[in-house]
Amino acid sequence: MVQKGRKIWFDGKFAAWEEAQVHVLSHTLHYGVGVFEGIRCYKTEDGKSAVFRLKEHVDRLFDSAHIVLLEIPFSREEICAAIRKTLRANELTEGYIRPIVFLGAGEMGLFVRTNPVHVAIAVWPWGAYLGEKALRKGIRAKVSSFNRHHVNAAMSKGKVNGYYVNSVLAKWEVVKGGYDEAVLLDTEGYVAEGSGENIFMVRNGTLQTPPLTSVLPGITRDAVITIAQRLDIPVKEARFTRDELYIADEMFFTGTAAEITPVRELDDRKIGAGKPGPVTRQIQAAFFDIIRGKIPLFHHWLDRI
Ligand code: PPE
Repeated sequence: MVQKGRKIWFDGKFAAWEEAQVHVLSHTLHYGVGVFEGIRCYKTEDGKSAVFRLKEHVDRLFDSAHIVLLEIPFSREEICAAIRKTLRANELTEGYIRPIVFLGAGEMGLFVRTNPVHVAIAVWPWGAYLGEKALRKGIRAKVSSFNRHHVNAAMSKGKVNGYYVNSVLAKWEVVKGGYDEAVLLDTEGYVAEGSGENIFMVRNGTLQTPPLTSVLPGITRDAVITIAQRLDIPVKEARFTRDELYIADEMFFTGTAAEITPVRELDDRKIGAGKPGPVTRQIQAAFFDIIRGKIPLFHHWLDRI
């Protein structure tokens, strides 16, 4: 259950948490055309707090809206400022930030021109997405029977509400089967991404992740690639198959919510030694140092509140 906060930013004003409601004829509720973001803020070692890569997340929100023809009635700067204000209004120093852009009520049907575009920003505390133990010991993943969207059915550069039916069904399927997280293949059978994460594997010291063709351009994915380059770990963006994951030395998921979650088993096959490997641990340690503000080289990724 989401821990109730005080205020939700709604179309430029604060609403009390309980009063941030929408009409049942909101267009997005019926047809799924809306966009959202998931952002984290962390306590930093100087006792303050910072949002991780705020600008990149807000840019992606605007890109997502552009892709599905939604015009956000605020500037990027206004949304960034609203996010900082919402964190302060809720006195949240560490947690999750959820901006959402959706079409409100008015016309119905598929071709609407006059429905208002609403923007809301909610924040709440959210610990480890798959549990603390997952971060330390790794999780058990399963390839889902659901494919990731074909590039001509959904446009994966956008974080679009309706697309998540696919993720929810994949997650449900594998969790009901006793696993922790789903791996989705693309419609050609190559590894694409998790239900809400990008995927990496390590083989012979090289880090590999699928190209952005049919996956969300993850901001954590980008952070991991940048960190690996700094650590002189070779990185390759190229597609691979599920059996290449079976014989990988290491595997992990990345995402704002999931952070860097090692995978110790896929489809009942141990990955490498069946525990988080050295490259995963090195990248994970660097990532957590960066978000805590311990590495000056990456202070530009932190937006102080
Ligand atoms: N792929 C998908 C499909 C996805 O939803 C996410 C984020 C990512 C990759 C990783 O992107 P990034 O967060 O920029 O590194 N998933 C968000 C939603 C999670 C949820 O359960 O809600 C998130 O991690 O915030």
